[in-house]
Amino acid sequence: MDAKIVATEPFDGQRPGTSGLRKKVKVFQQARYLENFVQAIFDTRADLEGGVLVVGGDGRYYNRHAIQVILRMAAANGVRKVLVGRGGILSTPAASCIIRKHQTQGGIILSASHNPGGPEEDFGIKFNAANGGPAPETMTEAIYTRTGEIDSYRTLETEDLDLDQVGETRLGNMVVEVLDPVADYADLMETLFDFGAIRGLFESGEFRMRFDAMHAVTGPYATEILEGRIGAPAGTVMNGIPLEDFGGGHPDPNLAHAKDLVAQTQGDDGLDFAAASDGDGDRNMILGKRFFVTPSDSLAVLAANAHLAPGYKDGIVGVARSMPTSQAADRVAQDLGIECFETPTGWKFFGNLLDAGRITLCGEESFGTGSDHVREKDGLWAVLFWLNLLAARKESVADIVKEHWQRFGRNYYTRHDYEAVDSDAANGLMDYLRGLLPTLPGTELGGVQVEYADDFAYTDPIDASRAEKQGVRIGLVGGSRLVFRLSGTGTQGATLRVYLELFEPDAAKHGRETQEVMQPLIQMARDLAQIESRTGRAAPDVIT
Ligand code: VG1
Ligand code: CO
Repeated sequence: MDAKIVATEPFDGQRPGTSGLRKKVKVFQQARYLENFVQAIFDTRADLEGGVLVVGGDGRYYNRHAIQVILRMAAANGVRKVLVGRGGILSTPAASCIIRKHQTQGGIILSASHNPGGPEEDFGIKFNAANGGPAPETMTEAIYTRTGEIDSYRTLETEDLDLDQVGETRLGNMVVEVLDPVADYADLMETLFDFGAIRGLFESGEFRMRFDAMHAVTGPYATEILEGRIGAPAGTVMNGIPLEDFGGGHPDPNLAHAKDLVAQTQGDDGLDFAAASDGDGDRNMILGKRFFVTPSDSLAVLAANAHLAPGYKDGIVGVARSMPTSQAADRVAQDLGIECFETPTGWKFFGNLLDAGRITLCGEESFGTGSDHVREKDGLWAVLFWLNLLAARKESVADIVKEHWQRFGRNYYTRHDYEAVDSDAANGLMDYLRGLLPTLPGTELGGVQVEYADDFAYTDPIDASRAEKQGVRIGLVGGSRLVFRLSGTGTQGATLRVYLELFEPDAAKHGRETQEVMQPLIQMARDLAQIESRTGRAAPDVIT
């Protein structure tokens, strides 16, 4: 079957952000918009011709259509074989797992992650490389450059394929293998964690949990692993059927958007353990009875206890965290005598460290935790890790975290997001802060001396690639920090993220309410960045 060559013209603004190209569905629905970006991938990744590609997404609106477009274009661009999840479904970590296990040349993942879905909402596309991880910046920049010069794309004129049955079909000369989206991933989890011990928790009759899939992609994964392989009671997984609009909600596992689940952990009768994941299954939120584990603390606790899970029984070689993530993990690394890295926001910056064997665990404050088992953050993995920990230590979530604070000190932490702010105002605010930086060190903020103030830049220790302007950070003597950056995943105006951290070594002061403790820092950040006068916002939209 001959490829059809269709003339096209570049679109502005197809530069991938923190995690791929994310736009409103309406933007993707413009004729040739998706095709241009996909052709730019094929034009820059020469090894895809004659190679194998993984394709799947989080099941949101436009997922099925986009996959059919990509399959036809893959065939027309000489791809030998595509592995696609049944129904077009693959969680982000499962896609990473399949790329690695089947040693493919890469994958295309369709998702806008935690952003809402539906005809009026968001869609996204990203390319993952042969290591299973998000394309590094050199690759995304090459793709972006190509989108600016593209003048045609290749496709076939064929009917849509049936992707709802497992098995092999052909599209032109290309083989399309529809596979069970869960099996390879579930097998991998079984090698890392002690499913028998976790089963024991449920069999004890004294342990109650829920997992909220938020109507997003992890439903089938959690159902198979928790209720199927481990034997948790039916109904443990809630909102387990992926919906194109995620039931109208934000599939974002945090205290603001997973309210129903949080409510079930409250009161004397609250659940012992609750967890949720996001649209594409790479984020996680961990809750105990009346207890919220911050993602930064979660990374630190997992690092300190990793040896209790079979997959990490020999210990971990190093950890990494994104710059705005609290420094709790650093203290664990120091105690273990292992390396600790601070990287820019976005999982793509962990890839080289993982590939080089320099780190085993990594995480971000934005509810992302992961390890060298794949090259993406992994929501369900984190949940299983916690379950394994609970089974091994036979203590509650709250007790485990409180003991951790006693040992290492507590890093109080909060993030305030100002969403859909006017872009010029947000950029003006960041420029203003950057201008202030040289004047800050040595001065006092709220009676505490500023130790350093800079715009975070990172040189990758493996390939020496450089990332600049990754966020303004202001460190105070004693370990408190104020961090400001603009989101690279939003699709409307700009989102200003303000990250605040306060270190408290004194165990007698570990039981305080976070927002209260942080109030002076919150006010300091608002004043310093002139948030209200510059954005017109008296309060943040989301507090996590
Ligand atoms: C956000 C988070 C970042 C995360 C990224 C992708 O990016 O802050 O930590 O890696 O989302 O996560 P930003 O640029 O909006 O702050 V996901 O679950 O959207 O793939
Ligand atoms: Co996500």
